[in-house]
Amino acid sequence: MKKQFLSILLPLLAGAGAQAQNPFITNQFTADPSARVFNNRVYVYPSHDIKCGPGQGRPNWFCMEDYHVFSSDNLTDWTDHGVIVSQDKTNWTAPTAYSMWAPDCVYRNGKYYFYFPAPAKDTTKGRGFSIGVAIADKPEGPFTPQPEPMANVRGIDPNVFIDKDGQAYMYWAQGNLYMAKLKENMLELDGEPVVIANMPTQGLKEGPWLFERGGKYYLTYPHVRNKTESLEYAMGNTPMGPFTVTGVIMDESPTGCWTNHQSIMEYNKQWYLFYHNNDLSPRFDKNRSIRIDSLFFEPDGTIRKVIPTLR
Ligand code: FUB
Repeated sequence: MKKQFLSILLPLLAGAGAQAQNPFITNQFTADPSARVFNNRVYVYPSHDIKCGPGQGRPNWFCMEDYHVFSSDNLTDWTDHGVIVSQDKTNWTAPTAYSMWAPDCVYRNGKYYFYFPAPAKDTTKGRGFSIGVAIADKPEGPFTPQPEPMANVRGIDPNVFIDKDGQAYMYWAQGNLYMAKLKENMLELDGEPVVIANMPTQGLKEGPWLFERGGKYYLTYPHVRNKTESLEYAMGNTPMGPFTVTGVIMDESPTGCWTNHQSIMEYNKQWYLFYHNNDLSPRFDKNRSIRIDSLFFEPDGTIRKVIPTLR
């Protein structure tokens, strides 16, 4: 189903320093936004939180059965392109796990590769999350899932980065943060996964998102320092580090949402932070909503802390 709708007011996001009205998707719950620019249009691939019914998923926990993609050319008017991948139409995923967690999507050689974590129905190969890939000719799909999950990867929150020399890398989380090179086919690791070194030793870390600016590589990640996740980052001189923990992009949620999850990208010469909070579900923080704010860098390349735009 394709649906066109207008977000609830008219933010001046494109101007430097302007702030959005958040959340910017209000027709459903959304989380974990991976924002990409394809063909001079912004595409956001979020998780899709729903309210589970009896017998669906784990009570009082995240509940997700599919993914939508949204797009905009002005960060104000968003098109919902509908469902692109779902747990019941993917060969290897457990059809009743309701755990289609944080995805990502990248373009390479004429194809769009959508990476998504989910529990596999074949638990003889191990419990927990595997990572699948679905491929499309257009950013809004239709996407065709690969019949099997990626080999040699267990974990959640895949993020793929393609460097200027064409080498692709994947980052993901499983207790620690991991990384590996990808082969040219974008479907297989090129080497063994390595634990990313020098990360904080205490507190959950997940949701890696790597981007490059001015020859510096920024590894960003949610981290539980106290009760809920703040967004933090480390910097390095190559896509595989070594990384040095550098600072905090966003403090813990002012409304107590336990998770946060970020992506960062540049569009029309302005940088943006995409993230989530539980604005549309103040009493249940597993029904989240995605947000945008402008992001700025200090002259030394460090990131200025983002104060979330409240409703
Ligand atoms: O949305 C489910 C999980 O919550 C994500 O995979 C994590 O990053 C956290 O946002």
